[in-house]
Amino acid sequence: MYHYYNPEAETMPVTQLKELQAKRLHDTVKRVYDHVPMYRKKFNEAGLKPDDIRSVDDLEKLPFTVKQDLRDNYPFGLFAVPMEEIVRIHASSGTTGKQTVVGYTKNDIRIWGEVMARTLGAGGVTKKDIGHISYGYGLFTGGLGGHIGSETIGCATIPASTGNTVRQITILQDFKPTFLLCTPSYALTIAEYLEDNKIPLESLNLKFGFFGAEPWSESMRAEIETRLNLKAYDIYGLSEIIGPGVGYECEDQCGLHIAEDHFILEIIDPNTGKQVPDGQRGEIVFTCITKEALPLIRYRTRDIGCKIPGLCSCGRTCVRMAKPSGRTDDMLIIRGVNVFPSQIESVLMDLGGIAPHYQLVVERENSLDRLTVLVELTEENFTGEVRRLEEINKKIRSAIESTLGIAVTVKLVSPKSIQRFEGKAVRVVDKRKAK
Ligand code: DLL
Repeated sequence: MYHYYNPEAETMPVTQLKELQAKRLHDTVKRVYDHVPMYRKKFNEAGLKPDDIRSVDDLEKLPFTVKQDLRDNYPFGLFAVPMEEIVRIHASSGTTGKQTVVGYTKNDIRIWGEVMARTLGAGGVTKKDIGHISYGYGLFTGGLGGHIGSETIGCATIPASTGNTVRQITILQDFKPTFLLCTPSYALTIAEYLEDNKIPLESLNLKFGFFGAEPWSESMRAEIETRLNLKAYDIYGLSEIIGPGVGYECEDQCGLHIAEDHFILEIIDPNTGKQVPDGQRGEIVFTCITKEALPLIRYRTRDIGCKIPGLCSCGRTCVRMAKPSGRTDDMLIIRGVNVFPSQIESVLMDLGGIAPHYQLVVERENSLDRLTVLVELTEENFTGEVRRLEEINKKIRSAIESTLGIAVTVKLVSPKSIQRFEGKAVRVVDKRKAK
Protein backbone atom coordinates (compact mmCIF):
# COMPACT_ATOMS: atom_id res chain seq x y z
CA MET A 1 0.00 0.00 0.00
CA TYR A 2 1.34 3.40 -0.97
CA HIS A 3 1.08 6.45 1.27
CA TYR A 4 0.06 9.96 0.23
CA TYR A 5 -0.24 13.14 2.24
CA ASN A 6 -2.53 14.74 -0.34
CA PRO A 7 -3.90 12.00 -2.65
CA GLU A 8 -6.17 14.44 -4.52
CA ALA A 9 -3.27 16.62 -5.65
CA GLU A 10 -0.74 13.82 -6.03
CA THR A 11 -2.88 11.52 -8.17
CA MET A 12 -4.82 14.17 -10.11
CA PRO A 13 -5.62 12.99 -13.68
CA VAL A 14 -2.92 14.18 -16.07
CA THR A 15 -5.27 16.28 -18.24
CA GLN A 16 -6.57 18.07 -15.16
CA LEU A 17 -3.01 18.65 -13.96
CA LYS A 18 -2.03 20.16 -17.33
CA GLU A 19 -5.03 22.51 -17.23
CA LEU A 20 -4.18 23.58 -13.70
CA GLN A 21 -0.56 24.19 -14.68
CA ALA A 22 -1.61 26.25 -17.71
CA LYS A 23 -3.86 28.47 -15.62
CA ARG A 24 -1.32 28.90 -12.84
CA LEU A 25 1.46 29.57 -15.33
CA HIS A 26 -0.54 32.28 -17.07
CA ASP A 27 -1.43 33.93 -13.74
CA THR A 28 2.19 33.83 -12.57
CA VAL A 29 3.52 35.28 -15.81
CA LYS A 30 0.99 38.09 -15.54
CA ARG A 31 1.94 38.75 -11.92
CA VAL A 32 5.67 38.96 -12.58
CA TYR A 33 5.06 41.11 -15.67
CA ASP A 34 3.06 43.54 -13.54
CA HIS A 35 5.26 43.54 -10.44
CA VAL A 36 8.87 42.61 -11.26
CA PRO A 37 10.70 45.18 -13.43
CA MET A 38 13.31 42.64 -14.59
CA TYR A 39 10.63 40.32 -15.97
CA ARG A 40 8.70 43.13 -17.64
CA LYS A 41 11.93 44.18 -19.36
CA LYS A 42 12.84 40.62 -20.39
CA PHE A 43 9.33 39.92 -21.73
CA ASN A 44 9.23 43.22 -23.61
CA GLU A 45 12.60 42.47 -25.17
CA ALA A 46 11.26 39.09 -26.31
CA GLY A 47 8.09 40.80 -27.63
CA LEU A 48 5.94 38.78 -25.23
CA LYS A 49 2.74 39.68 -23.39
CA PRO A 50 1.35 37.54 -20.52
CA ASP A 51 -1.62 36.57 -22.71
CA ASP A 52 0.74 34.85 -25.16
CA ILE A 53 1.27 32.18 -22.49
CA ARG A 54 -1.81 29.97 -22.56
CA SER A 55 -0.49 26.45 -22.13
CA VAL A 56 2.53 24.62 -20.76
CA ASP A 57 3.77 24.24 -24.35
CA ASP A 58 4.14 28.04 -24.48
CA LEU A 59 6.77 27.85 -21.76
CA GLU A 60 9.55 27.61 -24.34
CA LYS A 61 8.71 31.11 -25.55
CA LEU A 62 9.69 32.57 -22.18
CA PRO A 63 13.21 33.79 -21.36
CA PHE A 64 15.31 31.96 -18.76
CA THR A 65 16.20 33.23 -15.31
CA VAL A 66 19.75 32.60 -14.11
CA LYS A 67 21.56 32.96 -10.80
CA GLN A 68 23.19 36.18 -12.03
CA ASP A 69 19.70 37.74 -12.28
CA LEU A 70 19.27 37.15 -8.54
CA ARG A 71 22.69 38.64 -7.88
CA ASP A 72 22.00 41.67 -10.08
CA ASN A 73 18.80 42.30 -8.15
CA TYR A 74 20.29 41.59 -4.72
CA PRO A 75 18.77 41.42 -2.18
CA PHE A 76 15.04 41.87 -2.80
CA GLY A 77 14.74 43.22 -6.37
CA LEU A 78 12.93 40.16 -7.79
CA PHE A 79 10.25 40.02 -5.09
CA ALA A 80 6.80 40.22 -6.68
CA VAL A 81 5.07 41.47 -3.52
CA PRO A 82 5.67 44.46 -1.23
CA MET A 83 7.97 43.84 1.75
CA GLU A 84 5.04 43.90 4.19
CA GLU A 85 3.77 40.66 2.62
CA ILE A 86 7.07 38.87 3.24
CA VAL A 87 7.19 36.73 6.38
CA ARG A 88 10.48 34.84 5.90
CA ILE A 89 13.83 35.31 4.26
CA HIS A 90 16.38 32.57 3.52
CA ALA A 91 19.65 32.67 1.61
CA SER A 92 22.04 30.21 0.12
CA SER A 93 25.69 30.86 0.59
CA GLY A 94 27.00 29.59 -2.73
CA THR A 95 30.67 29.27 -3.39
CA THR A 96 31.19 32.42 -5.40
CA GLY A 97 29.76 35.90 -5.34
CA LYS A 98 27.00 37.32 -3.20
CA GLN A 99 24.54 35.03 -1.51
CA THR A 100 21.22 34.34 -3.18
CA VAL A 101 18.34 35.78 -1.18
CA VAL A 102 14.85 34.30 -1.29
CA GLY A 103 11.59 35.43 0.33
CA TYR A 104 8.28 33.82 1.28
CA THR A 105 4.78 35.12 1.91
CA LYS A 106 2.47 33.42 4.42
CA ASN A 107 0.98 31.42 1.58
CA ASP A 108 4.42 30.40 0.26
CA ILE A 109 5.26 29.02 3.70
CA ARG A 110 1.98 27.10 3.67
CA ILE A 111 2.83 25.61 0.27
CA TRP A 112 6.29 24.70 1.52
CA GLY A 113 4.69 22.85 4.44
CA GLU A 114 2.39 21.08 1.98
CA VAL A 115 5.13 19.88 -0.40
CA MET A 116 7.39 18.83 2.46
CA ALA A 117 4.47 16.95 4.07
CA ARG A 118 4.00 15.17 0.72
CA THR A 119 7.72 14.33 0.78
CA LEU A 120 7.63 12.77 4.24
CA GLY A 121 4.18 11.25 3.70
CA ALA A 122 5.32 9.50 0.50
CA GLY A 123 7.92 7.68 2.59
CA GLY A 124 5.26 6.50 5.03
CA VAL A 125 5.52 9.13 7.78
CA THR A 126 2.28 9.72 9.72
CA LYS A 127 1.46 11.92 12.69
CA LYS A 128 2.38 9.01 14.98
CA ASP A 129 6.01 9.40 13.92
CA ILE A 130 8.66 11.50 15.61
CA GLY A 131 10.97 13.58 13.40
CA HIS A 132 14.62 14.42 14.07
CA ILE A 133 15.78 17.29 11.86
CA SER A 134 19.55 17.50 11.56
CA TYR A 135 19.76 19.86 8.62
CA GLY A 136 21.07 23.26 9.61
CA TYR A 137 18.51 25.72 10.96
CA GLY A 138 19.21 29.22 9.78
CA LEU A 139 19.41 30.88 6.42
CA PHE A 140 19.84 27.43 4.80
CA THR A 141 16.41 26.02 3.90
CA GLY A 142 17.08 22.42 5.04
CA GLY A 143 16.30 22.77 8.75
CA LEU A 144 13.18 24.91 8.65
CA GLY A 145 11.95 23.12 5.50
CA GLY A 146 12.17 19.72 7.14
CA HIS A 147 10.65 21.19 10.28
CA ILE A 148 7.57 22.62 8.62
CA GLY A 149 6.89 19.38 6.74
CA SER A 150 7.09 17.32 9.89
CA GLU A 151 4.84 19.70 11.82
CA THR A 152 2.37 19.94 8.92
CA ILE A 153 1.86 16.18 9.10
CA GLY A 154 1.47 16.56 12.85
CA CYS A 155 4.61 14.73 13.99
CA ALA A 156 6.44 15.53 17.20
CA THR A 157 9.38 17.40 15.72
CA ILE A 158 12.88 17.71 17.16
CA PRO A 159 14.80 20.75 15.80
CA ALA A 160 18.22 19.20 16.45
CA SER A 161 20.00 21.22 13.72
CA THR A 162 23.58 20.28 12.80
CA GLY A 163 26.65 19.53 14.82
CA ASN A 164 27.54 17.90 18.14
CA THR A 165 27.12 14.31 17.02
CA VAL A 166 27.30 13.01 20.61
CA ARG A 167 24.29 15.10 21.55
CA GLN A 168 22.44 14.06 18.40
CA ILE A 169 22.92 10.41 19.31
CA THR A 170 21.75 10.92 22.87
CA ILE A 171 18.56 12.43 21.44
CA LEU A 172 18.19 9.57 18.95
CA GLN A 173 18.49 7.11 21.86
CA ASP A 174 16.39 8.93 24.43
CA PHE A 175 13.59 10.55 22.39
CA LYS A 176 13.44 7.65 19.94
CA PRO A 177 12.60 9.60 16.75
CA THR A 178 11.40 7.36 13.92
CA PHE A 179 12.72 9.47 11.06
CA LEU A 180 15.85 11.48 10.42
CA LEU A 181 16.56 14.35 8.04
CA CYS A 182 20.13 15.34 7.22
CA THR A 183 22.64 15.26 4.37
CA PRO A 184 23.65 11.75 3.26
CA SER A 185 27.22 12.53 4.31
CA TYR A 186 26.08 13.40 7.83
CA ALA A 187 24.01 10.19 7.98
CA LEU A 188 27.29 8.34 7.42
CA THR A 189 29.00 10.35 10.14
CA ILE A 190 26.26 9.29 12.55
CA ALA A 191 26.60 5.65 11.47
CA GLU A 192 30.35 5.82 11.97
CA TYR A 193 29.99 7.25 15.45
CA LEU A 194 27.57 4.50 16.44
CA GLU A 195 29.93 1.82 15.16
CA ASP A 196 33.06 3.32 16.73
CA ASN A 197 31.37 3.56 20.08
CA LYS A 198 29.69 0.18 19.82
CA ILE A 199 26.26 1.71 20.23
CA PRO A 200 23.74 -0.92 19.11
CA LEU A 201 21.29 0.16 16.40
CA GLU A 202 18.54 -1.38 18.52
CA SER A 203 18.97 1.44 21.02
CA LEU A 204 17.60 3.76 18.29
CA ASN A 205 14.18 3.58 16.70
CA LEU A 206 14.77 5.02 13.21
CA LYS A 207 12.54 3.71 10.42
CA PHE A 208 13.14 6.23 7.63
CA GLY A 209 15.64 8.86 6.58
CA PHE A 210 15.17 11.73 4.12
CA PHE A 211 18.52 12.68 2.74
CA GLY A 212 19.42 15.30 0.18
CA ALA A 213 20.94 18.74 -0.41
CA GLU A 214 23.86 17.08 -2.21
CA PRO A 215 24.26 14.36 -4.86
CA TRP A 216 24.55 10.79 -3.57
CA SER A 217 24.70 7.50 -5.40
CA GLU A 218 22.50 4.38 -5.22
CA SER A 219 25.42 2.54 -3.64
CA MET A 220 25.64 5.22 -0.97
CA ARG A 221 21.94 4.66 -0.33
CA ALA A 222 22.53 0.92 0.19
CA GLU A 223 25.39 1.69 2.55
CA ILE A 224 23.32 4.10 4.67
CA GLU A 225 20.29 1.78 4.75
CA THR A 226 22.39 -1.09 6.10
CA ARG A 227 24.45 0.89 8.54
CA LEU A 228 21.51 2.82 10.04
CA ASN A 229 18.89 0.11 9.51
CA LEU A 230 16.34 2.43 7.92
CA LYS A 231 14.77 3.11 4.54
CA ALA A 232 16.65 5.99 2.92
CA TYR A 233 14.76 8.38 0.65
CA ASP A 234 16.26 11.00 -1.62
CA ILE A 235 14.82 14.51 -1.33
CA TYR A 236 15.60 17.31 -3.73
CA GLY A 237 15.12 21.04 -3.77
CA LEU A 238 16.79 24.41 -3.96
CA SER A 239 16.25 27.66 -2.14
CA GLU A 240 15.44 29.61 -5.30
CA ILE A 241 12.43 27.39 -5.99
CA ILE A 242 11.22 26.85 -2.38
CA GLY A 243 13.86 24.74 -0.57
CA PRO A 244 13.50 20.98 0.02
CA GLY A 245 10.16 19.59 -1.19
CA VAL A 246 10.50 20.17 -4.94
CA GLY A 247 11.09 16.46 -5.65
CA TYR A 248 10.58 13.39 -3.46
CA GLU A 249 10.58 9.61 -3.68
CA CYS A 250 7.75 7.18 -3.00
CA GLU A 251 8.19 3.80 -1.33
CA ASP A 252 9.43 2.31 -4.62
CA GLN A 253 12.49 4.63 -4.51
CA CYS A 254 12.46 4.90 -8.30
CA GLY A 255 12.89 8.58 -9.06
CA LEU A 256 12.02 11.97 -7.61
CA HIS A 257 8.34 12.85 -8.01
CA ILE A 258 8.04 16.53 -8.82
CA ALA A 259 5.27 18.53 -7.12
CA GLU A 260 4.13 19.61 -10.59
CA ASP A 261 1.06 21.48 -9.44
CA HIS A 262 3.54 23.97 -7.94
CA PHE A 263 6.71 23.65 -10.03
CA ILE A 264 7.00 22.89 -13.75
CA LEU A 265 10.07 20.86 -14.70
CA GLU A 266 11.93 21.13 -17.99
CA ILE A 267 15.18 19.48 -19.03
CA ILE A 268 17.18 21.51 -21.53
CA ASP A 269 20.37 21.17 -23.49
CA PRO A 270 22.61 23.63 -21.60
CA ASN A 271 24.29 24.72 -24.82
CA THR A 272 21.30 25.32 -27.06
CA GLY A 273 18.64 26.04 -24.40
CA LYS A 274 16.21 23.69 -26.20
CA GLN A 275 14.17 21.07 -24.33
CA VAL A 276 15.50 17.52 -24.69
CA PRO A 277 13.36 14.36 -25.04
CA ASP A 278 12.29 12.51 -21.86
CA GLY A 279 14.99 10.15 -20.68
CA GLN A 280 17.81 12.34 -21.97
CA ARG A 281 20.08 14.11 -19.52
CA GLY A 282 20.37 17.86 -19.49
CA GLU A 283 20.09 20.91 -17.25
CA ILE A 284 17.16 20.99 -14.84
CA VAL A 285 14.95 24.09 -15.22
CA PHE A 286 12.02 24.98 -12.94
CA THR A 287 9.17 27.46 -13.17
CA CYS A 288 7.27 28.30 -9.97
CA ILE A 289 3.54 28.55 -10.64
CA THR A 290 2.11 29.18 -7.17
CA LYS A 291 4.82 31.14 -5.35
CA GLU A 292 3.89 34.71 -4.46
CA ALA A 293 7.08 36.31 -3.15
CA LEU A 294 9.64 34.99 -5.63
CA PRO A 295 8.02 33.21 -8.57
CA LEU A 296 11.00 32.44 -10.78
CA ILE A 297 10.33 31.76 -14.45
CA ARG A 298 12.39 29.04 -16.18
CA TYR A 299 15.11 29.09 -13.54
CA ARG A 300 18.28 27.34 -14.73
CA THR A 301 19.40 25.32 -11.73
CA ARG A 302 22.75 24.17 -13.21
CA ASP A 303 21.84 20.69 -11.90
CA ILE A 304 22.07 17.81 -14.32
CA GLY A 305 19.20 15.34 -14.50
CA CYS A 306 16.58 13.76 -16.71
CA LYS A 307 12.86 13.05 -16.77
CA ILE A 308 11.93 9.40 -16.34
CA PRO A 309 9.44 8.40 -19.06
CA GLY A 310 6.17 6.76 -17.98
CA LEU A 311 4.10 6.90 -14.80
CA CYS A 312 5.10 5.40 -11.47
CA SER A 313 3.26 2.38 -10.09
CA CYS A 314 2.50 4.34 -6.90
CA GLY A 315 -0.32 6.12 -8.77
CA ARG A 316 1.16 9.60 -8.63
CA THR A 317 0.56 11.33 -11.93
CA CYS A 318 3.36 13.86 -11.74
CA VAL A 319 6.57 13.56 -13.71
CA ARG A 320 9.57 11.81 -12.16
CA MET A 321 13.16 12.93 -12.35
CA ALA A 322 16.23 10.69 -11.98
CA LYS A 323 18.62 11.39 -9.12
CA PRO A 324 20.58 14.51 -10.15
CA SER A 325 24.07 13.41 -11.10
CA GLY A 326 25.76 16.68 -10.24
CA ARG A 327 25.90 20.28 -11.26
CA THR A 328 27.22 21.81 -14.43
CA ASP A 329 29.48 23.89 -12.20
CA ASP A 330 30.68 20.81 -10.21
CA MET A 331 31.51 19.04 -13.40
CA LEU A 332 35.24 18.78 -13.75
CA ILE A 333 36.74 18.94 -17.17
CA ILE A 334 39.92 16.95 -16.96
CA ARG A 335 41.98 16.80 -20.11
CA GLY A 336 38.77 17.49 -22.03
CA VAL A 337 36.76 14.71 -20.37
CA ASN A 338 33.67 15.58 -18.33
CA VAL A 339 33.88 14.05 -14.87
CA PHE A 340 31.21 14.18 -12.16
CA PRO A 341 32.24 13.40 -8.59
CA SER A 342 29.17 11.13 -8.35
CA GLN A 343 30.61 8.82 -11.06
CA ILE A 344 33.70 8.25 -8.96
CA GLU A 345 31.57 7.75 -5.85
CA SER A 346 29.61 4.98 -7.61
CA VAL A 347 32.78 3.21 -8.69
CA LEU A 348 34.26 3.35 -5.19
CA MET A 349 31.10 2.16 -3.47
CA ASP A 350 30.63 -0.70 -5.92
CA LEU A 351 34.13 -2.01 -5.26
CA GLY A 352 33.37 -2.64 -1.58
CA GLY A 353 35.84 -2.73 1.28
CA ILE A 354 36.44 1.02 1.01
CA ALA A 355 35.08 3.61 3.38
CA PRO A 356 32.46 5.87 1.73
CA HIS A 357 34.69 8.91 2.17
CA TYR A 358 36.71 10.32 -0.69
CA GLN A 359 38.06 13.54 -2.07
CA LEU A 360 39.12 14.59 -5.55
CA VAL A 361 42.10 16.86 -6.00
CA VAL A 362 42.70 18.43 -9.40
CA GLU A 363 45.98 20.08 -10.23
CA ARG A 364 47.64 21.41 -13.35
CA GLU A 365 51.22 20.40 -14.04
CA ASN A 366 53.00 21.64 -17.17
CA SER A 367 49.59 22.57 -18.59
CA LEU A 368 48.30 19.00 -18.05
CA ASP A 369 45.44 18.34 -15.64
CA ARG A 370 46.04 15.71 -13.01
CA LEU A 371 43.27 14.08 -10.96
CA THR A 372 44.16 12.49 -7.66
CA VAL A 373 41.49 10.47 -5.87
CA LEU A 374 42.01 10.24 -2.11
CA VAL A 375 40.33 7.08 -0.90
CA GLU A 376 39.90 6.21 2.72
CA LEU A 377 40.58 2.64 3.79
CA THR A 378 38.39 0.73 6.22
CA GLU A 379 40.03 -0.51 9.45
CA GLU A 380 40.04 -4.08 8.05
CA ASN A 381 41.95 -3.03 4.95
CA PHE A 382 44.36 -0.80 6.82
CA THR A 383 46.81 -3.57 7.52
CA GLY A 384 50.08 -1.86 6.71
CA GLU A 385 50.94 -4.74 4.39
CA VAL A 386 52.47 -3.05 1.35
CA ARG A 387 51.58 -5.66 -1.23
CA ARG A 388 47.94 -5.70 -0.10
CA LEU A 389 47.74 -1.91 -0.29
CA GLU A 390 49.27 -1.91 -3.74
CA GLU A 391 46.66 -4.42 -4.90
CA ILE A 392 43.82 -2.29 -3.55
CA ASN A 393 45.28 0.81 -5.15
CA LYS A 394 45.56 -0.90 -8.51
CA LYS A 395 42.02 -2.27 -8.32
CA ILE A 396 40.59 1.17 -7.57
CA ARG A 397 42.68 2.89 -10.23
CA SER A 398 41.71 0.54 -13.00
CA ALA A 399 38.01 0.64 -12.04
CA ILE A 400 38.01 4.45 -12.12
CA GLU A 401 40.06 4.62 -15.30
CA SER A 402 37.80 2.24 -17.16
CA THR A 403 34.73 4.28 -16.14
CA LEU A 404 36.17 7.73 -16.85
CA GLY A 405 38.54 6.89 -19.66
CA ILE A 406 41.33 9.05 -18.24
CA ALA A 407 44.39 8.27 -16.14
CA VAL A 408 44.09 9.05 -12.42
CA THR A 409 46.32 8.77 -9.40
CA VAL A 410 44.85 6.98 -6.40
CA LYS A 411 46.12 7.77 -2.94
CA LEU A 412 45.00 5.50 -0.11
CA VAL A 413 44.66 7.31 3.17
CA SER A 414 44.21 6.01 6.69
CA PRO A 415 40.75 5.51 8.23
CA LYS A 416 39.04 8.71 9.41
CA SER A 417 41.59 11.01 7.79
CA ILE A 418 39.26 12.63 5.25
CA GLN A 419 37.27 15.50 6.66
CA ARG A 420 33.70 14.70 7.81
CA PHE A 421 30.82 17.09 7.11
CA GLU A 422 27.75 18.05 9.08
CA GLY A 423 26.10 19.80 6.15
CA LYS A 424 26.95 19.50 2.47
CA ALA A 425 30.15 17.57 1.80
CA VAL A 426 32.97 19.19 -0.16
CA ARG A 427 34.32 16.46 -2.45
CA VAL A 428 36.45 18.44 -4.86
CA VAL A 429 39.56 20.53 -4.29
CA ASP A 430 40.32 22.18 -7.60
CA LYS A 431 43.76 23.72 -7.29
CA ARG A 432 43.69 24.88 -10.92
CA LYS A 433 41.30 27.67 -9.96
CA ALA A 434 43.66 29.19 -7.44
CA LYS A 435 46.30 29.86 -10.09
O1 DLL B 1 20.03 22.17 -0.57
C1 DLL B 1 17.65 22.47 -0.28
C2 DLL B 1 17.59 21.12 0.33
C3 DLL B 1 17.70 20.99 1.70
C4 DLL B 1 17.33 20.01 -0.45
C5 DLL B 1 17.60 19.75 2.27
C6 DLL B 1 17.20 18.76 0.12
C7 DLL B 1 17.34 18.64 1.47
P1 DLL B 1 20.37 24.96 -1.66
O2 DLL B 1 21.27 25.14 -0.52
O3 DLL B 1 19.83 26.14 -2.38
O4 DLL B 1 19.08 24.16 -1.21
O5 DLL B 1 21.12 24.01 -2.69
C8 DLL B 1 20.46 23.53 -3.82
O6 DLL B 1 21.71 21.44 -3.79
O7 DLL B 1 20.68 22.92 -6.87
C9 DLL B 1 21.52 20.77 -6.03
O8 DLL B 1 22.72 21.10 -6.66
C10 DLL B 1 21.80 20.31 -4.63
N1 DLL B 1 20.83 19.29 -4.20
C11 DLL B 1 19.77 19.45 -3.39
N2 DLL B 1 19.14 18.26 -3.20
C12 DLL B 1 19.82 17.33 -3.94
C13 DLL B 1 19.68 15.94 -4.18
C14 DLL B 1 19.06 22.88 -0.68
N3 DLL B 1 18.72 15.23 -3.61
C15 DLL B 1 21.37 22.59 -4.58
N4 DLL B 1 20.57 15.35 -5.03
C16 DLL B 1 20.68 22.02 -5.79
C17 DLL B 1 21.54 16.06 -5.61
C18 DLL B 1 20.90 18.00 -4.58
N5 DLL B 1 21.74 17.36 -5.42
